[in-house]
Amino acid sequence: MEQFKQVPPALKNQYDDDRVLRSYLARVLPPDVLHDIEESLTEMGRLAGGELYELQLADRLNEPKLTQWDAWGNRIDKIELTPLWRRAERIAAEHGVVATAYEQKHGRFSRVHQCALAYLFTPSTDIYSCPLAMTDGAARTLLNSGNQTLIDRAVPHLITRDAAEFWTAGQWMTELTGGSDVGLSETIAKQDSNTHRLYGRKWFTSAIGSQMALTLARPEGNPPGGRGLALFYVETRDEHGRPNNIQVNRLKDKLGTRKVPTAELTLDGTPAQLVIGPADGVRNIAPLLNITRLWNGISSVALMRRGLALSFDYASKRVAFGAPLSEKPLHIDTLATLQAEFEGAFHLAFYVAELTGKSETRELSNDDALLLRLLTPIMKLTTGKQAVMVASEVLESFGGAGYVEDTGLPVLLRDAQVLPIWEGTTNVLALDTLRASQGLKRFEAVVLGCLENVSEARLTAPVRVVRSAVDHAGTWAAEAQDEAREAGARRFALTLGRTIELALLIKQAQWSLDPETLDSANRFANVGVDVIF
Ligand code: MFK
Repeated sequence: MEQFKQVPPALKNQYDDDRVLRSYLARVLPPDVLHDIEESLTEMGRLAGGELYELQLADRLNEPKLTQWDAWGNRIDKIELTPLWRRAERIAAEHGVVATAYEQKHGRFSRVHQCALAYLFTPSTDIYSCPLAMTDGAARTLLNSGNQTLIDRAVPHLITRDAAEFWTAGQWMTELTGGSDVGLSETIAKQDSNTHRLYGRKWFTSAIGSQMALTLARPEGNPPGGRGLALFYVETRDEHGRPNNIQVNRLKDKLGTRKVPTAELTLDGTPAQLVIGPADGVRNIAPLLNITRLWNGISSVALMRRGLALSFDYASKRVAFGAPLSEKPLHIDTLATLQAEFEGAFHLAFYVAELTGKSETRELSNDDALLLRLLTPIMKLTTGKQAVMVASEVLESFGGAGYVEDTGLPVLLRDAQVLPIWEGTTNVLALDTLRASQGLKRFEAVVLGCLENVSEARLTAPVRVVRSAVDHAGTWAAEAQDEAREAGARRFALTLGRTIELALLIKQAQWSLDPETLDSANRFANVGVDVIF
């Protein structure tokens, strides 16, 4: 019997096939830098579209396993990672998915290079980006701390390309009291000769397979609140591989990010070293937060890109109502609008990577430092929301297949849903945007700067949208007071995010004059940029 067969979507080399990434890198990188790094990107694109993607599909049903006791009654709390994650760890180390940012081969562009690697690597490795983000953030935090003993001890492991020496880091902030108001943390640090011992429960810790973690605890006698906390360095196992007075109570049963062994811990006298000083833990852990928020944005655009790559490919194969979906005007219009969201998000996430790179080589002006402080939460919250919306639409673009687990598609939506939640929810970051509003003047200058030299007639309407949104946001920031200011913070932050996304997209479109980028800028301008009311 002749039966209709569906052709599954397929991926090509994820670097070669990515117009947006390639065009962006050609605009921002000096030609010799692009030439130098292109081989590493082509290789990562090959792995992501080939070996890693196949392994990801084969690994679909595996999850990390916690074994708390051995056969002889010893508490071991052994975590077994899935085959994909074990492979991902090796590839991440060897290809420098963290290290590239610290080797500084291309100065301030090293961060852009590293983010491009992370962007290609992330969607085929089921959120292995989580431990890598923490590792990167821990390396940056330790380096900024000036604590030479801890730098010498840990940083070489965090930024090595030798898989046998590579460590990942955890970030343990969230307690039963909550993940947002970190100042409520209840873990106590007791002085023990020249070290400390931590006692408390961590309720939501990032990937627990890591060799070290940065965490917050309150030294005895310190006052309540974030200022009374201190930042501590912890090694998770002793020299015999036994847990360092840490009990893994259970792994979280989460909607998505199922490969990430997120845990509940009891710290029962865990040895810990002060990283900076005996207080101001929230301020001192901020470099880690800012790096992981950058990773969050890069992961958001990476997941959007993966969904769209699969959906566009499928549209060229799937025939319905007498023609491939790629010849159906409504289907293509729908995907093109999602593509525009992705492109706006992409340019904002990578712009924050550019600024982060400059801050790491101390080339950031004071004004740009304020801008980076403002844009990090804006970028994280805006791209996180876009990722969920795009992932949901991508599933729909496959019809019923998008809702069926063994296509490997539903995981995209489940994993995207964590992006607006962890590392600061949309509302918490919207309030942070208000706190960081000293950067607004520079924000306005940068956004309007993107519009200078725009001569292409097809960009006239998007330019008008940006100008009007900047004006409106500026007026709101000057006038909104008290409760109305707090209540409107999310709309304000999203408007800033979408405005700068469109401005950067216009800049790219003017530079490339590529018809698809021009189309994306126009679509983005039409679907809603200014959401303040
Ligand atoms: C796998 C699947 C699922 C699960 C996840 C597992 C992973 C779990 C990992 C997590 O725990 S994710 C949850 C991560 N949590 C957050 O991201 C915290 C969200 N909350 C915030 O960001 C709050 O805004 C904050 C905790 C920072 C507020 O706390 P406080 O005590 O009210 O701090 P405050 O007064 O705003 O800031 C204290 C200092 O830090 C100030 O500096 P000064 O002391 O000089 O005045 C701030 O300027 C500074 N600061 C705060 N945020 C900063 C910052 N500086 C630079 N950059 C920032 N982002």
